[in-house]
Amino acid sequence: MTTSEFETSNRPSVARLTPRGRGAVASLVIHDDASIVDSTGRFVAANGKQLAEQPVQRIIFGHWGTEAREDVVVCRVSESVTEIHCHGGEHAVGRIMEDLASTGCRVISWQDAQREQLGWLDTELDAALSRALTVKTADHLLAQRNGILRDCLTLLRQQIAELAGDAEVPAITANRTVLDQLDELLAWSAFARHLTEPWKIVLAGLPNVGKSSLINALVGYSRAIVSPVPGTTRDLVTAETAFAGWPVQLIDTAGLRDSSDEVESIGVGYARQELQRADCRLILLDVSQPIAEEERQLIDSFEKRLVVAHKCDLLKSRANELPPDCIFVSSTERIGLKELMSRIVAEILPELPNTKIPLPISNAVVELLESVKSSVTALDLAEAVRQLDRSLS
Ligand SMILES: Nc1nc2c(ncn2[C@@H]2O[C@H](COP(=O)(O)OP(=O)(O)OP(=O)(O)O)[C@@H](O)[C@H]2O)c(=O)[nH]1
Ligand SMILES: [Mg+2]
Repeated sequence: MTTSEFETSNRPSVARLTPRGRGAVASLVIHDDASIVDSTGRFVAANGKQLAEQPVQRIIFGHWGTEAREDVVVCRVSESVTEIHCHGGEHAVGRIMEDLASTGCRVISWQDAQREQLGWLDTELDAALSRALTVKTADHLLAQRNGILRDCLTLLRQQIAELAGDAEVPAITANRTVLDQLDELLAWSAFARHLTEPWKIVLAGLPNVGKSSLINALVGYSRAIVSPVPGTTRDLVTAETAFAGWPVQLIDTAGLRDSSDEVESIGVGYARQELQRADCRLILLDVSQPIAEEERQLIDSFEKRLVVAHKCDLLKSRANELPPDCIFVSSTERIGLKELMSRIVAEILPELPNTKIPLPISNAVVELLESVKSSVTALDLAEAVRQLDRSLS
């Protein structure tokens, strides 16, 4: 988060609210009293009055410019906000914006306009809420938007400000409690990130163990190519869905084997990379075959993984060959899919916060908390208060 992101200018600004491109109507918002519009000398209201003389909330028909007139509808939404609605497309919008810019109005994006109006924290909260992927994640983000995060940061700011002025309390001891609270908040970073970004579930194993069949069975449609020929999948194939209301991205990978085929080897490289980055790894075994040494090594190379005893409808492996915690699944017979989904959910969400716990809902909020933490650790409490003040204003 840079300081400039917090800075709002007192100079008037104009932003386009409707998307660029063709459209019947375009809308602009101006943050200023109406005098900036009058000072362009371009807006002529049908009732002949200057905009600044028009009452707030009245819808005023008029035109923009004297020669090629553009019909516009203008409304002073409040003392400090005016909206102009004109024809869509680039021409009318561009002309009005240029005229306003030439009188000293800043042309800014709608996101910046929103940030200046709502403040930094509420803009972050709104942006996160707009990216919620499921109803369940939206519930959590809505609770944060409704005050939980702001209340928490306000309280934290108050505690730090009190410590800064309290010579009685030993600084290190007092800071410890604040630091504990910051750590508690930051501990939910990964969960909070996944409210707007799905958990990555990687399916891996030797060729032909049924990875593509399983991804198709889990999403309920034919996403990846299935064939009895080992080495069918080469690239990463992704599919997004939700388990128990939590958003997940399933990633099908090339079967892990040494291959002289260049394309297949690249695919195997991708598969290994994705396995490292995964939030949850599914290692598939084909239990119609004896368990191979490479499969044992693959299982042992990850502390956190779920082992899927796949093609269990053809089970030939002896029970003592299989890891004790494996999940028996058949994609073709649709056996064990529910059990697998609930094991995945338990793996990605070992602990679930209730909707009343404050959450660092974006990377920028995590960065803010980390810099407040650094300031408190360095005993620069005044700086920590300033950082929180800027985010709360
Ligand atoms: N009996 C049985 N056959 C299965 C099952 N799952 C997949 N198969 C069969 O196993 C073969 C391989 O399936 P895929 O899903 O293509 O296997 P894969 O692991 O993606 O293979 P590669 O992409 O080549 O690594 C196909 O003939 C499938 O029909 C299952 O649960 N039971
Ligand atoms: Mg495949």
